[in-house]
Amino acid sequence: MNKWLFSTNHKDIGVLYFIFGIWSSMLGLSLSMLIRLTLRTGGKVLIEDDQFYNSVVTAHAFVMIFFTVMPILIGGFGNWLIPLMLGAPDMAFPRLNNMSFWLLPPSLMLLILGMCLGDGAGTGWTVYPPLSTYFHPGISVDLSIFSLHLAGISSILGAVNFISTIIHLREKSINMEFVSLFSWSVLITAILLLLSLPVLAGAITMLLTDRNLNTSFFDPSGGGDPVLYQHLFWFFGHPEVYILILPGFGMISHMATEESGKLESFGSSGMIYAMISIGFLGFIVWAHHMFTVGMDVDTRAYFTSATMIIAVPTGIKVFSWLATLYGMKIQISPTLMWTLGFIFLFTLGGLTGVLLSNSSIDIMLHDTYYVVAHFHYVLSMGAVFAIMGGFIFWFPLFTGLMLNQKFLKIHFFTTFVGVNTTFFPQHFLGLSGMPRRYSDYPSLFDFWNGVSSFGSILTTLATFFFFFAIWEALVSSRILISLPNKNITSLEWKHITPPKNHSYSEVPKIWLF
Ligand code: HAS
Ligand code: CU
Repeated sequence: MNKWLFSTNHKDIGVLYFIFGIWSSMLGLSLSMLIRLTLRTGGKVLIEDDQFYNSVVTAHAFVMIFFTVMPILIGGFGNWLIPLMLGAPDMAFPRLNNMSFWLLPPSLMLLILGMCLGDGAGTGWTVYPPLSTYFHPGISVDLSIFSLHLAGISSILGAVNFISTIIHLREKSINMEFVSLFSWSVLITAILLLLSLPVLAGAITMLLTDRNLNTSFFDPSGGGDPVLYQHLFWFFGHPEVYILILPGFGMISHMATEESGKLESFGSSGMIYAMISIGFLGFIVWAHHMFTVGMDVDTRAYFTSATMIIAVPTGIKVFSWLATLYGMKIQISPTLMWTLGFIFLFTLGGLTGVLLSNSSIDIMLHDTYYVVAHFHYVLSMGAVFAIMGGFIFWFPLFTGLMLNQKFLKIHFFTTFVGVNTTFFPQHFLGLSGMPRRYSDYPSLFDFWNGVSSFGSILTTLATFFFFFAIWEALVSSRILISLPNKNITSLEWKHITPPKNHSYSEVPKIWLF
């Protein structure tokens, strides 16, 4: 018990983050099933109350973003892998690391309370006023704000820790140029967190005082402006979407290189510069989320152009992954399947993003299901595919055990079909004008909603099957070939169990390219 509560060990804390993230993912999945069951053919089938429906949508987004993807990618994989990749004994501030984690359960608790007490926070994850002020008089939104405060503190402390670790704690021989791509991706992610979260914290605190202390930052009747909130939120919100995907980018690079059988990723330094550019550009495109507020045409032209430029470094990444895989001897493994699935589907989501960045087109598509389709392609099939692929890729390192490869392939295929069946039709719904965040729709939209809900059931079944596969691996204890005294090369690594009391000071090559 104390081992977990007071742990300062990066691997144990990584395990805590994984358990927490997986638990939250089940909560997020359940909420998404409530949404999809309500929206199945006919609409408004399961949840009768619209306020409740909206609070389910809001909680789904918060749980998935702050309590599933971020804890697993940064907290779980980051804690586990980065000290090992750097040849560091642990994180720079181990006790701070413990605190970062333990701030999350109370934060999640506040979020769930926000959904359960009063009328629920039906504001969407953007929490725009005046919906979140005048039209949510109860306690729910305050609880959600406190929840974000705690999660924000947790992430800022984590970010400080990762930056210090990567800059100061790596082995002397590892020049920044040779720091692994996953470590680089987390370093950049941590910098984005450190620069963007305080702005969110400011915005929601101003919202809190508008709600409770009679200020009027966002209230025109007191000289304020609700559009100010949107600027502050998206100055955080857009970097946040890259925070969600950058660590996934890093992991995909490792997986692609390993699967290709090559010794290093194609264009390593190009990948580093691409991630830095994406991080920088991510801060100067925020208003593409608010083209409909009545911006003047020059501002719209600027935000459209700046947004489109992000396709360039992202394209560099996509083509570098393909060049890494190019010419390999193809042996379809589950890791390779997730990697290729990621590259294909993330690109699809990225392309719909470029479409949305056109301000005049976005006026039509804003707040429709087209946007929902866009961000689920980059998140459910980008970030989540990276998590799935990374989890099975590093599972032998985490547990010393081997998963059943056939099960993993079944899981991949079912998930691949499931998510595409769920989200591809949402492009059609959006293009024909179905708005987001409504529990009902005209029967014109029946068919594709039915297809979409069917797909989500398939994905849920696939997820249950994945849990079965993990359970099976844990109970059947397939210990892998252990080669403790052999010189470890990158190709052999995935067949190796870290022996008990293994010292990680000899870092296998695969972690260093
Ligand atoms: Fe996005 C809304 C534009 C990437 C997540 N995005 C969202 C929301 C989320 C999200 C969660 O401009 C909804 C927020 C909410 O609740 O309201 N997004 C982009 C663009 C990119 C992009 C241009 N988004 C992401 C990533 C996310 C994410 C990554 C999370 C993981 N997004 C938008 C816009 C909106 C938006 C609008 C607002 C819509 C609205 O009305 O609300 C880019 O980073 C994507 C770059 C990637 C690629 C693919 C690979 C590149 C290649 C190079 C060649 C491509 C070229 C382009 C030359 C482009 C292969 C050719 C263009 C063609 C169309 C063919
Ligand atoms: Cu954006």
